[in-house]
Amino acid sequence: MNGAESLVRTLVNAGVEICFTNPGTSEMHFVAALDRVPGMRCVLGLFEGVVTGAADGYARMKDKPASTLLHLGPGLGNGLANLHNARKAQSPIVNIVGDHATYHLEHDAPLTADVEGIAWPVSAWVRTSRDARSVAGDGAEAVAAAWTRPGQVATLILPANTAWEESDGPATMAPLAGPPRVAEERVKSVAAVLRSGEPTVILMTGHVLRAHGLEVAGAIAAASGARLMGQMSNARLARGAGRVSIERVPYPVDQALGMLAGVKNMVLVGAKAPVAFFAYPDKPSLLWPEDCAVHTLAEAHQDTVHALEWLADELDAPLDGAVLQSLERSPLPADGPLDIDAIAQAVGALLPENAIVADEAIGSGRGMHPFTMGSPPHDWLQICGGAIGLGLPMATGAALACPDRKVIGLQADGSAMYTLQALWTQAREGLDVTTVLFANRAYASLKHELFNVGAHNPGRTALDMLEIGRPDLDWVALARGMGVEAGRATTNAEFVRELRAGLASEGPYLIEAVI
Ligand SMILES: Cc1ncc(C[n+]2csc(CCOP(=O)(O)OP(=O)(O)O)c2C)c(N)n1
Repeated sequence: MNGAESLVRTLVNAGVEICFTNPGTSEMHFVAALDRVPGMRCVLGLFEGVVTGAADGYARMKDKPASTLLHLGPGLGNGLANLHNARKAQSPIVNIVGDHATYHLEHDAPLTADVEGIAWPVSAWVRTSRDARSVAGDGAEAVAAAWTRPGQVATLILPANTAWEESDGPATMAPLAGPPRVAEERVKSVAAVLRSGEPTVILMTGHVLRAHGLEVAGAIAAASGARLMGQMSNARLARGAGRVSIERVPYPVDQALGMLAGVKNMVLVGAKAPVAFFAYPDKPSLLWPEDCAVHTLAEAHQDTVHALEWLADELDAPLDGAVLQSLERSPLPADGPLDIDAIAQAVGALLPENAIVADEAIGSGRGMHPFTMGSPPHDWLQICGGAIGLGLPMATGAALACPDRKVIGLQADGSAMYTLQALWTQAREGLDVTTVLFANRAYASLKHELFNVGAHNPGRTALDMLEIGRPDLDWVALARGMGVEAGRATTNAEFVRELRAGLASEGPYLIEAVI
C-alpha cells in the first residue's frame, strides 16, 4: 500500500467521510487511492474557494471534519479566503495539499512555493510529511487537530513521493479528549453577577447556539432578567418556532452602541467581547459601555453548554422557564415592485421546516431576521470571517451534509461572483439548494461605507468601483449555463411564484431577484 492509500484509509477510519477536491499532478496518487478505498465521498469544485467554502458548510452541519484536496501553494492560496472564514467559524477541516517530490523541490520548478508559509495563517496545525511511512500517522494527527474543540483547520502537506512510495498501512487516531469544563469559581462569580439584578447581557456563540444551549440560556434569562445575545456573526444558530429567540450584535456601530447602552455586565459564553467590524473616524472600536464589566463564563474551547447548565443549576433556573418562540409565519407580501422587505416576508412565509439558511445576503439580508423569527425551526449559517464569496460554497457543503433538508441560499450578487462555480457542483451532485440571488447590481454596502468613513460626494470613478452593472449580470443564464434551473423575479408576485418553484424542486434552483 502506498502512502496516499494509507492516508485515505486513515482518514476514513478516523471518521472523515467527504473530500472536496481540486487536484493536480502532484495529487494523482491520492486521487487514484480514492477509487480503491470505500467510504470517502469525493466532490469536485471548479475553484479552490468552492472547495474550502463547501468544506466549511459541511463541517458546520455535520459537526465533524471535512477534508479538502488542493494543488500545491497556488491551489491552497486560491482557497485561503474561505479557509480564513472557516478558521473564524471554528470549523474542523483537514486540508491535504500536494507538493513536489522532496528531491524535486531544489530545482524550483514552476509550481514550487512555500506551502507551509501559505498554510500557517489559516491553520492551527501544519505538517509536511517526511516520507511515505509517516503519512498515515501525520494524517491521524491532522484529523485529531481539526477535531480539537472548538474546531480547527489542519493542513497536511504531502510531497508527491510520500504518496507513491511504500507505506506501513493506515494509522489509528488517538481517542479525542472532550472539551474541558470551566472552573467552579467562574460559575459562582457569574451567578453572583446575575443575582445582582444589574442590567446584564449574556453574549454567546458556538455550540450554545443550538436548540438545547439556547433553551438553557433562556432558562437563565427568565430566572435572572439577563438579556441574551449572539455574536454579530455565528457559524450556526438554531432559530424559529420552539427555540429561544435571541438578538444579535448589529453591524452598524451606532445601532450596536444603542443596543448595548446601559448594560453593566456582559457575560461571555464562547464569544468574544464585541468590537466594530471596522474602525471609523470618531466612532469607538469597542462596542460595550466603558462602565460595563466583562466576565468570561466559558471560552470557545471549553464545554460551553455544560457551563450554562451548571450556571442554570446554580441559579435554580428550571429548563421549562425558558420562553420559546411561537409559530408565527409572516404573511405573504402584497404584489408590487420587488424589494428586500417583500423578499424577507416571502422567505419567512414559506421557509420549510428544518431548512438550513446559508446567509451571504450582505446588505440585502439585514431585515431578514424579524420576518423569519417565527417560521418553523431552522438553522442559520453566517460568514464569520468577513471574506465574501462563501455563500454559494457554504450552501453546497451544507446540502451535502444534510441531504434530507432544504438549503436556502440568501445570496448577494457581488459576493456570488467570487465563487459562482459552486452552482456547477450543486448541479452535478443534485443538491437541494434554492438560491435567492439579490441582484441589486451594486456593492451596495460599500456605497454606505463610503459615507461612513467620511468620504462624501463620490465622483463617477469612485462609483464605478461600487456598481457592478454595465453590463448587468444575467443570473438566469449563468445558472443555466452550469446546469442549475433558474427564474427571474421583478415583482413580489413573481418572487413568490419563483420561491414556490424553487422549494418544490428537489434539485438546485436559482431565483434572480431584481431589486
Ligand atoms: C474577500 C473580500 N473581498 C472584498 C471584500 C470587500 N467587500 C465587502 S462588501 C463588498 C461588496 C458586496 O457586494 P454584494 O455582495 O453585492 O452585497 P451588497 O453590498 O450589494 O449588499 C465587498 C467587495 C470582502 N469583504 N471580502
